[in-house]
Amino acid sequence: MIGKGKRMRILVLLGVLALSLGGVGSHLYLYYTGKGGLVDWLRGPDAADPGPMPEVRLVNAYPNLKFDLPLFYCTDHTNHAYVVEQDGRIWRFKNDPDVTEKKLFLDIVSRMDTRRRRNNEEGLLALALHPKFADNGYFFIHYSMPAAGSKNRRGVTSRFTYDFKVDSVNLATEKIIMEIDQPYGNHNGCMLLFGADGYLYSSFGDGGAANDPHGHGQNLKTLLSTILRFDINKEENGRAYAIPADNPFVGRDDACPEIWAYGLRNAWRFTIDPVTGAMWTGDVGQNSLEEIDIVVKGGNYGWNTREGTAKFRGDKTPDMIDPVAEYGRKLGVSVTGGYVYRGKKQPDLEGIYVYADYASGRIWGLKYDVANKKSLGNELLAHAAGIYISSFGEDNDRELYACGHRDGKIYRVEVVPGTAGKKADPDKEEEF
Ligand SMILES: [Ca+2]
Repeated sequence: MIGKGKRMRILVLLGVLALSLGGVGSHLYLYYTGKGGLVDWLRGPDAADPGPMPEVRLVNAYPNLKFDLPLFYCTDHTNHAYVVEQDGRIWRFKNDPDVTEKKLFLDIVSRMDTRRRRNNEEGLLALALHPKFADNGYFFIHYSMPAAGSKNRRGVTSRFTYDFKVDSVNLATEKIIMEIDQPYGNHNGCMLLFGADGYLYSSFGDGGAANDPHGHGQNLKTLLSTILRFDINKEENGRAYAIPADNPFVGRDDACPEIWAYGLRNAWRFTIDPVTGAMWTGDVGQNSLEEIDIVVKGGNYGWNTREGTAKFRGDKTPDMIDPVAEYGRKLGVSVTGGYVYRGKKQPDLEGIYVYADYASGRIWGLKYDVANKKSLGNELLAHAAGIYISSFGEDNDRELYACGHRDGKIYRVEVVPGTAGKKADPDKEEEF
């Protein structure tokens, strides 16, 4: 028998070895692909010769405003924009390129550890306005931090209430919806999103460290490694929410009823396309592959048995769903899931799922026929090095934005005029 401490040390050593083998620039992932194919570019199942997509560029959306570690962007019915900052603040301002002032909408720095964030994946991570925000002022956030004075890491999903009359949020309105223990500082998710069904969806990563050491990925008894779905307009069974009756694991003793999908390593940003109803997520890989998944009810996305289409800890089981696209370490190391473009101003992007790699700055477009499960193309749209896109976002017209984590800017995503129908140059880096 190997003692727990020793086993841990061996796991850590193996993790370090795996990370070093699978680091940026490594070609070793080629041996893991399972299909014997090379992942030196991008692929999706049955990828036909892709029709060329336009190049895009990022245009500073609010040249007079700057933010500190922005992680999310959205707007409300009054055409005000909201920018979430990782260290615990949300700013509100008029969605106008000429805006010069931003107002502090929420400041929960006091909810965090008094020391600065201990892990670069912790902090204030998510915001979702209630579908009836105009009437009730409710909005939901998720923050992941040790509690003040505590060493215990945890994630908290809370509701706060904005008072339109006095234009402020009283912190005493906080209602905690869900708390979750986080064993490590990384892979906390978290995205919050209301579906057209009125339910709140959220995501959690596998709990962190490397290799999913506690096996959360395939364990339905934990809320980690999942996308969840719950009804925050009701309370039941001592919870601050109710379980929708048609959630996939309702009534099973071996599963948490909140789970909508699982086997996800860190589904950091996801969306639901209003036209097809398909849920899309990026799932951040470990050693070799970053993936894009279309998430279905009850779906198992493979982690940590699989990493993308590659073997990780074991063999694929029939219930495991492969990504619709993936890319290897030559192209990036951490996927930022985006949105299917459904705005009006960029018709050449219509129906294209736009996503990026946080570190390399490559931005891609994926066209996918959801009904027939067929990729119609997956192409580079831009190479925005140095920005570190932490998230995409949409305004009320479903125009697309990107958050520059390192440079503190919010960008509009626009088609470069004259590029529709031409292939982007994969080696060209844009200057920002
Ligand atoms: Ca997967």
